[in-house]
Order: sequence, then C-alpha cells, then structure tokens
Amino acid sequence: MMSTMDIKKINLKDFTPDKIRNFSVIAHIDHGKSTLSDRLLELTGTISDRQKHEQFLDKLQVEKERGITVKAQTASMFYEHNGEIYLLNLIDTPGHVDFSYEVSRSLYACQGALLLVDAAQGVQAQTMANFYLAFEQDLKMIPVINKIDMAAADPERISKQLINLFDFEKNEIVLTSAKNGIGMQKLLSAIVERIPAPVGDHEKPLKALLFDSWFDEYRGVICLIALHDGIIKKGDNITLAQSGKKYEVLEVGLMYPDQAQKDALYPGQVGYLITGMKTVKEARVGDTIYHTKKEVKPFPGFKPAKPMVFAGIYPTVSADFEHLSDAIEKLTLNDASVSVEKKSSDALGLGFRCGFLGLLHMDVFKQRLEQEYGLDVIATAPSVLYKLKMKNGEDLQIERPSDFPDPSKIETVFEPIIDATIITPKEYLGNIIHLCEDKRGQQTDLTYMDEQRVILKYKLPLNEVASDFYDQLKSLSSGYASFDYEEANYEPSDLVKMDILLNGKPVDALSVIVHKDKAYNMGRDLTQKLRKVIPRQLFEIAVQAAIGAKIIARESIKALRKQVTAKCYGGDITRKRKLLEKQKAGKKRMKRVGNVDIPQEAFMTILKK
Ligand SMILES: Nc1nc2c(ncn2[C@@H]2O[C@H](COP(=O)(O)OP(=O)(O)OP(=O)(O)O)[C@@H](O)[C@H]2O)c(=O)[nH]1
Ligand SMILES: [Mg+2]
Repeated sequence: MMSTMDIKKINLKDFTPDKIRNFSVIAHIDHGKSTLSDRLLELTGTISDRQKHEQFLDKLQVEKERGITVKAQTASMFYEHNGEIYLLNLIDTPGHVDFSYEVSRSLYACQGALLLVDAAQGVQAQTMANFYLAFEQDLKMIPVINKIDMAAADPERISKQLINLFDFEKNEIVLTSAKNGIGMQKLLSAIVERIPAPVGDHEKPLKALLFDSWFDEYRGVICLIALHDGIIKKGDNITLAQSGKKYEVLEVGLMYPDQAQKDALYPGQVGYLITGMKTVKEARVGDTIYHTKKEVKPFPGFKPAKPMVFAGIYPTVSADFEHLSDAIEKLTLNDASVSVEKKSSDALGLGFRCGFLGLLHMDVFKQRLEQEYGLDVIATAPSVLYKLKMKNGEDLQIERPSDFPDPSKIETVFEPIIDATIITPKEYLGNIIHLCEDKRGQQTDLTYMDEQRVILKYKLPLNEVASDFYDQLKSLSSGYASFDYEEANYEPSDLVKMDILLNGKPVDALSVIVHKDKAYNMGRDLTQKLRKVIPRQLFEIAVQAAIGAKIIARESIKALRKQVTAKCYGGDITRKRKLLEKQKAGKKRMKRVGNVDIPQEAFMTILKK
C-alpha cells in the first residue's frame, strides 16, 4: 500500500488532473466527519503511527475539548487504485450551523463531497442544508451512512431517507464505521471512481482560487489555493485580483497533513501558498491569483461571512483592557468573520463590541480569550442588527440596545428574520410548534420525512433565536430535534428598548430590545432573575425594569447584615482565611457598576428564559 510513500520523492508534475480527486466531507454536527477523515489519512499512510491519536484534524484546544470542528481542515493523501496512484485532497468541514460559511467556501475547491449521515440519527437539519450547498455547486455527492457499528444503527431506514429526500440510488450508498475502520477501502474506491477529476490546463496562464487562509505565528499568512490553470512555483510574481496587490511566492506545497514543501503546484491541485502577506485581511477568501502581467478573468468571489449576533466584551478588571485588546487582535488575525469595534459602556468601561456568526461562535471566541490568553472577560447578552426608519427620514442601523434612540423619534423598527429548518421525531412536534409560536414564529411548511420524522419550516425573528432557542429546542425534544437556519429578510416589528435600573441608575449593558407584547413578562422575569444572581451587598439594591420613563417591574435585594468572618468568632484563623479566599474567588467574576457588584451571570440571565 501507500503507507511508505515518501512525500519528498513525489513529483507533483506526475499528478495530472485525471489523477486528482478533490472532495469535502460534509454532514450534520457529530455525524463523524473528523473521525472518518482521520481514518482515511491513516489508511493512506498520511498520518504516521506517531501522529495517530483521536481527532487529529481538530487542532484547536476548544475543538478537542468540545469535540467539535470550528475550522475546516485540508489534507492531501496518495491512494493506489487499479495500479494507478491518485492524489486525493480532503477537506474536513465543521457541522455546526454557525460555521456553514466554512463549508460553502471549502466546496469551491472541490468537485465532490462525501455526505455523511449517522446510522442511528439519520438525516438532520444540517444534513439538508449541506446537501443543498453541495447540490447548488453541482458537486458529485457520495452518500455515506456512518456509525453502522452502533447498536441503534438502522441503515435500512436511513437509506430510505437518503433515497426519498435527495434522490440517491440505493446502490450508491456506502456503509461505514469510521470508529472501527469498516468500509474505508470501498469508500476510497468510490471517491476515485465517482468523483470527477478537476479540469485544468498547464499551458494556460495561472489561475488559482484562494479559498482559505490563516495566520501562523512563525510563517505568517498561509493561504490555501485550488489551482485551475497554469503552474505556480517559488519565486513567481503573483497578483491578487480583488485587492490588486502583488507578492512574490516564497513557498508552495501540500498539506500532508502538515505543510510539506514542493517545487510547484499543478492544475487541479490543492495546496498551500506562502507569500510575504502580513495579515489575513490581505488574503481575502474567494480571491483569484494570477501571474503578474498575465491577468485572467477572475472567479466571481465569495459573499463575505456576515456577523449575525453582536455582544460587548469587557475585561472584568479594567486594567486588563490593553491585554484584551492585544488578544482580540491576535484572535481576529485568524478569524476574519469576527467584527470588532472599540466601544465604551457607562457601566462596564472600555471594551469592545464584537459581531459573530452565531452563539457558538461567540462562545468559542470567549473561551479562547480565556484559555489562550488567560483573560477574565464579561460578555453582554447577544443582540442582532436592527434597521430603523426615523421620523426625520434618516435610516439607522443599530445593534447595541443602549444605542436605541428615543422611541418618539422612531417611525419603524425592522428586525432580521430567518428561515429555520427543524427536524424532529414526531412525538415532539407539539412541543416544538408551541416553542416556535412562543418565539413569534410563522410556520411555512410541515412535511413527514418518513413515518417517524417531521421537517418543519418556520420564519423566526433572529433576536428570538439568538437567545436560548436552541437549548429549549433540545430540551423539549430530549435532544433529538435539530435546527438550521439562513437569513431571510427584514420585517417591521413592534420592538421597544427595555432598560434595567440598579438603585435607580440604568445599566446600559443590561438593556434589551423586546417585542412590546412580551415586555411586561420579560421585565418581571428579568428583575426576578437578577435578584437571584446579584449577591446581597451591604445595602439594599432596587432592581427595576423600565420602558422609557415607565417602570414595569421591580424587585429588591436585601442588604447583607453581617460580614462573612463574623461567624468565625475570631478563633479559627485557617477557617477565617479560607472564607476570605472564597469570598475573593467569588468576587473575581464581578464587575463593579456604580456601587453594585454584578456577576457575569447577570449579563447572561437576559439570554435564558
Ligand atoms: N460508534 C461510532 N462512533 C463514531 C463513529 N464515527 C464517529 N464517532 C463518534 O462520534 C462523535 C463525533 O465524531 P466527530 O468525528 O467529531 O464528528 P464531526 O462530524 O467531525 O463533528 P463536527 O465537526 O463537530 O460537526 C465522536 O465521539 C466519535 O468518536 C463510528 O463510526 N461509530
Ligand atoms: Mg469535525
């Protein structure tokens, strides 16, 4: 087999397009993409025994810890089929809806895709979304039913779903267990036999698609490129079509699975490129690379990833601001989809307003700030981008609730609406319809996928989804319902700003935008919750919810009577110290607003129902 292939001796010139297959692995979250990709890399000898360990392709600490893929990963391998050696290029993609942008741009570098479906769970919301992404790009898909080793596996039933929903033929479906390595040879053969070779001409001028980029501390910006025509090699002078900027090629090579330098890349091949670029902002994904002076017609380009939810990020200790600023700059070097703006809050001081692709994306970003940079941060409740038509004819776009203008000056507020797809076992249908209605949803479709599962389509306001919608959906369906969405449009809506006052002073970072009909309930709810999460302090604290000047709810937090250490009767000094330390640790996550200490949970209570 190929396990002894020495990458240094391989001449990429031998791999003409007919000997190349480029494909992505796509699926719903957790259906086994990364595990299967690891198996393929092992089988073809790309990962040596030394490197072999769980989830090789999930490189980030958050990815390993959470067991989810956040960033698409590319890896090349060599595979012998009927006496010929093929160069296979695999892209493992994330399954979570927040990162669907990673999927769509990966697909541009491919001619085919493995559509994985969990043998027990069957087709889920992201399976459908990803199928259509690949379908729209005319990719050849290979349906794969994975995890057939599981006791609950039901490949018969899942096959029917694939046939009914996506028009696959029964004999196209490959059965695998990525865990036990079952079906891998068959899958590799199918990849070579069914996925079309890329088209490209080495005599034509260089035309390559830049489809991914990241910043490496030691090597600078690394771009991933898919070559259509021509040859790219070290020393070439290249131009990026969109930016018009020129660079010298310092290095090209294959991801094998780490960077393996080669002399040149040839038509149809996918590999990495290093130039003198300083930031990933220069390496716009979707851009076209050509040899300077040999301009080509550029690719249409990708729609940029757009932030959907916004939140404030503040250091818990104000003195950490510079450190936070540095950390955010470094993290965004590698994640161009996060938007960042320096903003100060009356309550929280100097910080940042950041835009994210979704709640998981935001959560991951925050976790990375904490883990990789040792920062303590406060994140405010996420918000969405509203469009306002003012009575004076002005148009405004506002995402920070505290920026909402005086309601008497607003003509109409428009809010973002999404098209949601929910797949659920039929026994939870009632629960889910109820939830969607509670979230101001409008049903647009309801179809049965088979005897057991229902596909529901709803139009839902994004601001209702950007809270605890997903958690509720999961708990109302015992974890079985899945959810995907895409943005639809903006619609006028009766929205108002609700302020939260502590001891009569509004805390700007706690303001929320709510629908008028829900304001009273939400005000009562929020003040009750804040009463529970804000610890008692030496004085009484009034917690109020207000719309404009009108107070709609009020709670109070009674004053603490004794100091913690008073219980110790001055005797036991170790116990006293322990208590003081505990108190200090408890304080760590607090932010002092006026004279009130507010814990991080307070900002998140807004999220939870
Ligand atoms: N029993 C069994 N478990 C599997 C199989 N393949 C994957 N798993 C398990 O399923 C879980 C998810 O696997 P991943 O490979 O991380 O799934 P993924 O599709 O890459 O997930 P995301 O990238 O987060 O969308 C892990 O616990 C795997 O060990 C399989 O064939 N059989
Ligand atoms: Mg994965």
